[in-house]
Amino acid sequence: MPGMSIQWFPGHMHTTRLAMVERLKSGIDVVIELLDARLPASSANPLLATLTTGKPTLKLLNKQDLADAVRTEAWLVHYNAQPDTRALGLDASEPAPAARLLQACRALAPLRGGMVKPLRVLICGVPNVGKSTLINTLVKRKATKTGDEAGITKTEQAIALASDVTLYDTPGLLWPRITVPESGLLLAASGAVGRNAYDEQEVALGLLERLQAGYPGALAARYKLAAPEDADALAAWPADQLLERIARQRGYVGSGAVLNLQKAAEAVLNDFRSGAIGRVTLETPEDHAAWLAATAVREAERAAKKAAREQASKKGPRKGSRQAPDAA
Ligand SMILES: Nc1nc2c(ncn2[C@@H]2O[C@H](COP(=O)(O)OP(=O)(O)OP(=O)(O)O)[C@@H](O)[C@H]2O)c(=O)[nH]1
Ligand SMILES: [Mg+2]
Repeated sequence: MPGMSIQWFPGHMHTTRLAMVERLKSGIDVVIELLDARLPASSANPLLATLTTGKPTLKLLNKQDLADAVRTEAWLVHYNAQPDTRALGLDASEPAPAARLLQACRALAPLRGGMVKPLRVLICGVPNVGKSTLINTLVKRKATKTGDEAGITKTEQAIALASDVTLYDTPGLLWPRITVPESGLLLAASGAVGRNAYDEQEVALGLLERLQAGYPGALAARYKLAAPEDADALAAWPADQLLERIARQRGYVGSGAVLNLQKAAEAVLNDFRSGAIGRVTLETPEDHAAWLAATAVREAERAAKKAAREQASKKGPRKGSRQAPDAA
């Protein structure tokens, strides 16, 4: 999988980044970072981390209705151990989360509140993680547009939650270069990446590998692949053979008995996104730490090669060489 590289940083994200810098300068007391509970660390934006260093942060593991409850608990423990941080699980089915979330925000910024010093809260997160849906629930009306697609919100919007609390909804933000390939894959699988920026079959294969490792029983049941007791055997199948089996099982066969793997890939992605495979979480804190360590090694090699190239050509660093391509 480390060969795969998924990148998506379209023009409106440059604008969003600049707008966030300005907003943070003008004064924000608490940052609410929405994470996808199925991929908490992979959906945490390193760009945001640098923009908001030192700000009290409420991490919300959203869409917990789709995530593995045991793993969500492990992630909450992990995040709640970090300084200036509170972490809570959440999903859109909770009818009135405002009191609970406001209490956490006020605890993180105890000196704010009241008419003289209203509490200013910036809500951010990757595309499609549920920021606008949460705001609409909090204010009990459709104050901001939502949708089952990455990139619905295009500009910042200020919404009054209480007489002394202002919420700022922001467009989904990714980062210019996703260095951890596993995270790029998980983000694409979750729907945080624009449809044109990745190959569905490639992402479905990577997703199947994660599901085979963590949830072979759920996979077997969903696609009628094997008796649950053979789930361990299923975990050892090559993912491409698994995708073929799914296509055959579903009858995705074209003329000349050719399997329609594209259709099977789309089915797997849709099933994951809608929760039809079951409640699954694609990474544990330990998984993510291992991916980061491997990435650090690759990045060091990359930097060393680059330095050697520059040394060989006796030129300075090439301007813009790290610019990620903008996918349309
Ligand atoms: N299952 C589930 N779906 C959710 C939840 N919250 C939001 N969604 C769905 O996720 C999709 C994206 O929601 P939005 O609120 O538009 O996401 P956003 O973060 O504002 O997205 P951008 O504006 O594109 O950055 C919608 O289809 C929502 O219905 C949740 O807790 N559980
Ligand atoms: Mg939005």
